[in-house]
Amino acid sequence: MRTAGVKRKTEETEVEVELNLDGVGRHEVSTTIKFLDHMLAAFSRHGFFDLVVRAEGDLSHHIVEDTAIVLGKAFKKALGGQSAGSGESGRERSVRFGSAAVPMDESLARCAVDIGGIGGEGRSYSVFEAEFGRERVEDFCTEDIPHFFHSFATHANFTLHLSAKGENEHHKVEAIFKALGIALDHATRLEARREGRK
Ligand SMILES: [Mn+2]
Repeated sequence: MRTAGVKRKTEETEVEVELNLDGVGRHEVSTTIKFLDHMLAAFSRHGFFDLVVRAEGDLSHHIVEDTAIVLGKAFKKALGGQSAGSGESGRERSVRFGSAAVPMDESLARCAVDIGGIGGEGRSYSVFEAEFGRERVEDFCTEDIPHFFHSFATHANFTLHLSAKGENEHHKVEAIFKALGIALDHATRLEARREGRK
């Protein structure tokens, strides 16, 4: 099973993530930030990842940042385990690339990922292209949105490209999280044909 549990406790926050890449989209998310809970639930549902996230802390910026770090570490760990008998990591046996375009009414989000890295060590990149006309979406600061994805990509060692356009900020962000879930679901799928190349 490609699963991982990661806990992180600092002076500012305490975050716990349990992840199953081969899940069905079951989730239990509680970060004290309602909009982030809503987004991570959508990410889990559309990525078919089973996900438990428990986060609390002093300031919402810290909670967003540290949740992204722990979620990224959980992906890295779940993909990094050696599969029985093959000696290869889940990352090396996966499809590797994934992309998705997700509309939500007038908004459209796009995501492309490369989870290959160099053996999952050290290589990551993140590009985020979306403008927000408001400082907040519900109880979430819009300036924390690109920061969330940058922290996530860095700690998962993914290359992540995200973009969105639209009028409604809630729709734009929700479409981004759904696109990320779908793209990562595809990229993390095991590719049986890789076995045939040996
Ligand atoms: Mn919504």
